[in-house]
Amino acid sequence: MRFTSAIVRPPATSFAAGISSSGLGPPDLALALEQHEVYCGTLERLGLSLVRLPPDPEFPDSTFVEDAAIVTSRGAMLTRPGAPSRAGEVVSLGAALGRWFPELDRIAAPGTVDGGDVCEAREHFFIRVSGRTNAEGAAQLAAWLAAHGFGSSTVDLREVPGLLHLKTGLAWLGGRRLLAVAGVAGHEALAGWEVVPVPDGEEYAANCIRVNDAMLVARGFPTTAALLSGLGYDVVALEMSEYRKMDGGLSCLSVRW
Ligand code: CIR
Repeated sequence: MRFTSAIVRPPATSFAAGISSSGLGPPDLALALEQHEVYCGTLERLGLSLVRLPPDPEFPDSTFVEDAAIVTSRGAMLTRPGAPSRAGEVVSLGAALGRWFPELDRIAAPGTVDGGDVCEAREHFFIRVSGRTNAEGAAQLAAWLAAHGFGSSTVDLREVPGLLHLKTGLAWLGGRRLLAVAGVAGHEALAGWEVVPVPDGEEYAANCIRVNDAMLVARGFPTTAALLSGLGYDVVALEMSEYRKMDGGLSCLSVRW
Protein backbone atom coordinates (compact mmCIF):
# COMPACT_ATOMS: atom_id res chain seq x y z
CA MET A 1 0.00 0.00 0.00
CA ARG A 2 1.30 3.43 -0.89
CA PHE A 3 0.47 6.47 1.18
CA THR A 4 -1.13 9.34 -0.68
CA SER A 5 -2.24 11.64 2.15
CA ALA A 6 -1.26 12.78 5.61
CA ILE A 7 -2.43 15.20 8.28
CA VAL A 8 0.23 17.31 9.97
CA ARG A 9 0.18 20.22 12.41
CA PRO A 10 3.16 22.36 13.37
CA PRO A 11 3.93 22.91 17.04
CA ALA A 12 2.31 25.97 18.62
CA THR A 13 3.83 28.71 20.79
CA SER A 14 2.87 26.59 23.83
CA PHE A 15 4.94 23.60 22.62
CA ALA A 16 7.35 23.70 25.59
CA ALA A 17 4.39 23.28 27.98
CA GLY A 18 3.68 19.81 26.63
CA ILE A 19 4.34 16.59 28.54
CA SER A 20 7.96 15.54 28.68
CA SER A 21 10.06 13.07 30.60
CA SER A 22 13.15 13.37 28.41
CA GLY A 23 15.19 15.62 30.67
CA LEU A 24 16.66 17.18 27.52
CA GLY A 25 15.45 20.71 28.29
CA PRO A 26 12.87 22.91 26.58
CA PRO A 27 12.49 22.76 22.80
CA ASP A 28 13.51 25.67 20.60
CA LEU A 29 10.29 26.55 18.77
CA ALA A 30 11.95 28.16 15.75
CA LEU A 31 14.12 25.08 15.25
CA ALA A 32 11.14 22.78 15.80
CA LEU A 33 9.23 24.65 13.08
CA GLU A 34 12.20 24.32 10.73
CA GLN A 35 12.41 20.58 11.42
CA HIS A 36 8.66 20.28 10.89
CA GLU A 37 8.92 22.00 7.52
CA VAL A 38 11.65 19.59 6.40
CA TYR A 39 9.51 16.66 7.60
CA CYS A 40 6.51 17.96 5.62
CA GLY A 41 8.62 18.61 2.53
CA THR A 42 9.95 15.05 2.73
CA LEU A 43 6.44 13.58 2.86
CA GLU A 44 5.46 15.70 -0.14
CA ARG A 45 8.54 14.64 -2.07
CA LEU A 46 7.54 11.03 -1.39
CA GLY A 47 4.19 11.66 -3.04
CA LEU A 48 1.86 12.56 -0.18
CA SER A 49 -0.65 15.42 -0.25
CA LEU A 50 -0.69 17.11 3.12
CA VAL A 51 -3.60 18.45 5.13
CA ARG A 52 -1.88 21.12 7.18
CA LEU A 53 -3.82 21.94 10.34
CA PRO A 54 -3.06 25.28 11.99
CA PRO A 55 -0.99 25.25 15.20
CA ASP A 56 -3.20 24.97 18.26
CA PRO A 57 -1.74 26.64 21.35
CA GLU A 58 -4.56 25.30 23.53
CA PHE A 59 -3.00 21.84 23.17
CA PRO A 60 0.80 21.98 23.58
CA ASP A 61 1.24 18.37 22.40
CA SER A 62 -1.07 18.70 19.41
CA THR A 63 1.75 18.56 16.86
CA PHE A 64 1.86 14.83 17.70
CA VAL A 65 -1.25 14.22 15.58
CA GLU A 66 -0.75 10.46 15.35
CA ASP A 67 -2.00 9.96 18.90
CA ALA A 68 -5.52 11.24 18.16
CA ALA A 69 -6.51 8.95 15.28
CA ILE A 70 -6.05 5.48 13.82
CA VAL A 71 -6.30 5.47 10.04
CA THR A 72 -6.30 2.26 8.03
CA SER A 73 -6.90 1.36 4.41
CA ARG A 74 -10.47 0.42 5.38
CA GLY A 75 -11.58 3.16 7.69
CA ALA A 76 -10.57 5.48 10.46
CA MET A 77 -11.18 5.87 14.14
CA LEU A 78 -10.65 8.72 16.56
CA THR A 79 -8.86 7.72 19.72
CA ARG A 80 -9.44 8.88 23.27
CA PRO A 81 -5.95 9.98 24.34
CA GLY A 82 -4.88 8.80 27.75
CA ALA A 83 -3.36 12.08 28.94
CA PRO A 84 -6.16 14.43 30.10
CA SER A 85 -4.37 17.46 28.64
CA ARG A 86 -4.56 15.82 25.18
CA ALA A 87 -8.17 14.61 25.20
CA GLY A 88 -9.49 17.63 23.24
CA GLU A 89 -7.10 17.08 20.35
CA VAL A 90 -9.52 14.66 18.70
CA VAL A 91 -12.01 17.44 17.89
CA SER A 92 -9.95 19.09 15.15
CA LEU A 93 -8.58 15.76 13.94
CA GLY A 94 -12.15 14.51 13.58
CA ALA A 95 -13.15 17.58 11.60
CA ALA A 96 -10.20 17.12 9.25
CA LEU A 97 -10.55 13.35 8.81
CA GLY A 98 -14.33 13.49 8.35
CA ARG A 99 -13.84 14.70 4.78
CA TRP A 100 -12.10 11.46 3.84
CA PHE A 101 -13.78 9.10 6.29
CA PRO A 102 -17.43 10.13 6.74
CA GLU A 103 -18.06 7.10 8.93
CA LEU A 104 -15.52 7.98 11.54
CA ASP A 105 -15.71 5.71 14.57
CA ARG A 106 -14.28 6.55 17.98
CA ILE A 107 -12.98 4.96 21.15
CA ALA A 108 -15.58 5.37 23.89
CA ALA A 109 -15.11 6.01 27.63
CA PRO A 110 -13.77 4.47 29.77
CA GLY A 111 -11.45 3.25 27.02
CA THR A 112 -8.30 5.22 26.25
CA VAL A 113 -5.97 4.78 23.30
CA ASP A 114 -2.98 6.81 22.09
CA GLY A 115 -2.23 6.25 18.41
CA GLY A 116 1.45 5.89 19.30
CA ASP A 117 0.60 2.62 21.03
CA VAL A 118 -0.71 1.15 17.80
CA CYS A 119 1.78 -0.27 15.30
CA GLU A 120 0.35 -1.18 11.92
CA ALA A 121 2.01 -4.00 9.98
CA ARG A 122 -0.26 -4.08 6.92
CA GLU A 123 -2.97 -6.63 7.82
CA HIS A 124 -1.95 -6.90 11.46
CA PHE A 125 -1.86 -4.34 14.25
CA PHE A 126 0.11 -4.49 17.49
CA ILE A 127 -1.66 -2.67 20.31
CA ARG A 128 0.17 -1.89 23.50
CA VAL A 129 -1.52 -1.58 26.85
CA SER A 130 0.34 1.23 28.57
CA GLY A 131 -0.11 4.14 30.91
CA ARG A 132 -1.93 5.88 28.03
CA THR A 133 -3.80 2.99 26.38
CA ASN A 134 -5.89 0.97 28.78
CA ALA A 135 -7.15 -2.58 28.39
CA GLU A 136 -10.67 -1.36 27.61
CA GLY A 137 -9.44 0.94 24.85
CA ALA A 138 -7.21 -1.78 23.42
CA ALA A 139 -10.17 -4.21 23.39
CA GLN A 140 -12.42 -1.68 21.62
CA LEU A 141 -9.77 -1.06 19.00
CA ALA A 142 -9.12 -4.79 18.50
CA ALA A 143 -12.85 -5.39 17.95
CA TRP A 144 -13.05 -2.49 15.48
CA LEU A 145 -10.02 -3.80 13.58
CA ALA A 146 -11.50 -7.31 13.46
CA ALA A 147 -14.74 -5.90 12.07
CA HIS A 148 -12.66 -4.30 9.30
CA GLY A 149 -10.84 -7.53 8.49
CA PHE A 150 -7.57 -6.84 10.32
CA GLY A 151 -5.79 -9.01 12.85
CA SER A 152 -4.33 -7.62 16.05
CA SER A 153 -2.41 -8.64 19.11
CA THR A 154 -2.05 -6.95 22.43
CA VAL A 155 1.40 -6.18 23.71
CA ASP A 156 1.06 -5.77 27.45
CA LEU A 157 4.13 -3.74 28.36
CA ARG A 158 2.99 -1.27 30.99
CA GLU A 159 6.14 -0.31 32.80
CA VAL A 160 9.06 -0.25 30.41
CA PRO A 161 11.33 2.69 31.35
CA GLY A 162 11.75 5.13 28.48
CA LEU A 163 8.98 3.57 26.42
CA LEU A 164 6.21 6.15 26.28
CA HIS A 165 4.40 4.49 23.39
CA LEU A 166 4.73 1.17 21.58
CA LYS A 167 6.13 2.91 18.52
CA THR A 168 8.77 4.56 20.70
CA GLY A 169 10.36 1.11 20.55
CA LEU A 170 8.83 -0.75 17.62
CA ALA A 171 8.51 -0.08 13.90
CA TRP A 172 7.18 -2.10 11.02
CA LEU A 173 9.74 -2.23 8.23
CA GLY A 174 7.55 -4.01 5.65
CA GLY A 175 6.64 -7.65 5.04
CA ARG A 176 7.09 -9.66 8.25
CA ARG A 177 9.97 -7.53 9.47
CA LEU A 178 9.99 -5.33 12.57
CA LEU A 179 12.61 -3.11 14.20
CA ALA A 180 12.50 -3.24 18.01
CA VAL A 181 14.34 -2.14 21.14
CA ALA A 182 15.41 -4.81 23.61
CA GLY A 183 12.48 -4.28 26.00
CA VAL A 184 9.99 -4.99 23.20
CA ALA A 185 11.85 -7.46 20.95
CA GLY A 186 11.34 -10.49 23.15
CA HIS A 187 7.60 -10.06 23.70
CA GLU A 188 5.54 -13.12 22.82
CA ALA A 189 3.29 -11.06 20.52
CA LEU A 190 6.25 -10.72 18.14
CA ALA A 191 6.81 -14.49 17.85
CA GLY A 192 6.86 -15.55 14.20
CA TRP A 193 8.02 -12.10 13.04
CA GLU A 194 11.54 -11.28 11.96
CA VAL A 195 12.71 -8.84 14.61
CA VAL A 196 15.70 -6.64 13.78
CA PRO A 197 17.20 -5.33 17.05
CA VAL A 198 17.94 -1.63 17.36
CA PRO A 199 21.68 -1.16 17.96
CA ASP A 200 22.59 -0.48 21.61
CA GLY A 201 22.59 3.18 22.50
CA GLU A 202 20.45 4.10 19.46
CA GLU A 203 17.04 3.28 20.98
CA TYR A 204 15.51 6.57 19.84
CA ALA A 205 16.03 5.46 16.22
CA ALA A 206 13.47 2.67 16.70
CA ASN A 207 10.78 5.19 15.87
CA CYS A 208 11.35 5.13 12.12
CA ILE A 209 8.63 5.13 9.47
CA ARG A 210 8.33 3.50 6.11
CA VAL A 211 6.84 6.00 3.68
CA ASN A 212 6.43 4.57 0.21
CA ASP A 213 9.94 3.99 -1.17
CA ALA A 214 11.77 5.54 1.76
CA MET A 215 12.56 4.73 5.36
CA LEU A 216 12.57 7.88 7.46
CA VAL A 217 15.00 7.63 10.37
CA ALA A 218 15.99 10.19 12.99
CA ARG A 219 19.32 11.83 12.16
CA GLY A 220 22.25 11.10 14.45
CA PHE A 221 21.91 7.31 14.70
CA PRO A 222 24.45 6.12 12.14
CA THR A 223 24.53 2.46 13.14
CA THR A 224 20.79 2.10 12.71
CA ALA A 225 20.88 4.04 9.44
CA ALA A 226 23.66 1.76 8.14
CA LEU A 227 21.80 -1.33 9.33
CA LEU A 228 18.65 -0.31 7.48
CA SER A 229 20.58 0.68 4.35
CA GLY A 230 22.27 -2.71 4.47
CA LEU A 231 18.83 -4.34 4.50
CA GLY A 232 18.06 -2.52 1.26
CA TYR A 233 15.97 0.41 2.50
CA ASP A 234 16.34 3.88 1.07
CA VAL A 235 17.13 5.69 4.31
CA VAL A 236 16.28 9.37 4.70
CA ALA A 237 17.61 10.85 7.95
CA LEU A 238 15.67 13.74 9.45
CA GLU A 239 16.68 15.97 12.38
CA MET A 240 14.24 15.43 15.24
CA SER A 241 16.10 17.01 18.18
CA GLU A 242 13.30 19.38 19.28
CA TYR A 243 10.60 16.70 19.16
CA ARG A 244 12.77 14.25 21.05
CA LYS A 245 12.91 16.79 23.88
CA MET A 246 9.11 16.41 24.11
CA ASP A 247 9.21 12.59 23.95
CA GLY A 248 8.02 12.57 20.33
CA GLY A 249 9.42 11.07 17.15
CA LEU A 250 8.93 10.68 13.43
CA SER A 251 5.77 8.60 13.51
CA CYS A 252 3.98 11.01 15.87
CA LEU A 253 4.13 13.97 13.52
CA SER A 254 1.68 12.68 10.93
CA VAL A 255 -1.42 10.58 10.41
CA ARG A 256 -0.82 8.81 7.10
CA TRP A 257 -3.08 6.92 4.68
C1 CIR B 1 3.06 13.13 25.06
O1 CIR B 1 3.61 12.85 26.12
O2 CIR B 1 1.93 12.77 24.79
C2 CIR B 1 3.84 13.96 24.06
N1 CIR B 1 4.71 14.86 24.73
C3 CIR B 1 4.63 13.08 23.13
C4 CIR B 1 3.77 12.23 22.26
C5 CIR B 1 4.55 11.42 21.29
N2 CIR B 1 3.70 10.68 20.45
C6 CIR B 1 3.94 9.45 20.02
O3 CIR B 1 4.95 8.82 20.40
N3 CIR B 1 3.05 8.90 19.24
